[in-house]
Amino acid sequence: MKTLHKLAPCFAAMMFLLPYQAAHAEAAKAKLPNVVILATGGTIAGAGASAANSATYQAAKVPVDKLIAGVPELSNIAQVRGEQVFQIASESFTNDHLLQLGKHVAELVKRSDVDGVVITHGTDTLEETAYFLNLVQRTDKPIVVVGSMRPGTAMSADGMLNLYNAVAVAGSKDSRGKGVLVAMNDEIHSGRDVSKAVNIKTEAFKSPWGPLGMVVEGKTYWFRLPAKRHTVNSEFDIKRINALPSVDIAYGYGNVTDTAYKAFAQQGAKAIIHAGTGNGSVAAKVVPALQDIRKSGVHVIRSSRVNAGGFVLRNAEQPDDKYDWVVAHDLNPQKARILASVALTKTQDSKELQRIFWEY
Ligand code: DAS
Repeated sequence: MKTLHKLAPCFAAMMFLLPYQAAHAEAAKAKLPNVVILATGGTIAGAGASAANSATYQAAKVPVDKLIAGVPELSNIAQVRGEQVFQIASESFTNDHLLQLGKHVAELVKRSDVDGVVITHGTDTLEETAYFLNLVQRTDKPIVVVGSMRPGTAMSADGMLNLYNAVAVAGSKDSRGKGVLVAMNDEIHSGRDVSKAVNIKTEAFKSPWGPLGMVVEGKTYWFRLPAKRHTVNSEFDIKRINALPSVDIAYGYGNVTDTAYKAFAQQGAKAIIHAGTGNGSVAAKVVPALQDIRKSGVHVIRSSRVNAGGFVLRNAEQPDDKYDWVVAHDLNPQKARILASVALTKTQDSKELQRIFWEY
């Protein structure tokens, strides 16, 4: 009885303080950034039969609300809400998916109650979507694309921490104005530079010129800035793009023939990306077909199949001026396809296309 008597003032103080603590917690939460998570599918939404299945699983199964519920710590760093935009494996992304996603992101970033956007995405074409958004989103708000290499059902799954990191990056004021970003494996990459370089490790995404920064325990650390035009400094605007011209990629290799190039041109490609050996080289027996294709009005763009750092120079391995071809600079074939398709919404002029490839 005596003990209770002594404790009474503590209880009274607690009862008095509790409402203030609750109000303080609410006030702190209200200061957290508002981040919208747009889910599109992929491994980060994947599920395997057992925890030992890190590579055998079904992608695009887990809905966005379960992804968010699976990382309760998100509520400590942001006020998060989720939308299920698609539920597909990203190898099935089409230009229509890019346009639909891009237009939705553009609507969201206009809102004063949205501070940043996270897009959960399959890793196979994540680099293409990230580059596309980097070219056409006229905002300096953080847009962060994230995926995972293992499904959430696997031992040492990487999706939870990747999602937490992506929300931390999207909610950070320091992430503003750096273009569309990709947060994978604790690194922050430019959506322009990054590509999937390994298909079986959690350290899968590489940028030939290095990541922009790191994210560790919810904090961002920056070491470099993008040098190429993007987002608010871009001449392209998703609000003015309602169709993406068809651009295809043909691979260069020993014993190659001109069959694929001709087929793409006949099927209506507006440009063909030549994924060339070395410095974007073109086999002698393919050159005549590419000259005819160019004369028919289809653009020829030389890229390099060399991964993680190809760099195609104009007039080095081929007389690009004479043939009126374009070079893709340091963009790999799949990135060159995205830029060519976006650029062709504004110009058909090969000199303008070449300028665009130097600048973006
Ligand atoms: N199929 C792959 C994709 O959806 C799975 C993944 O790695 O996310 O891109």
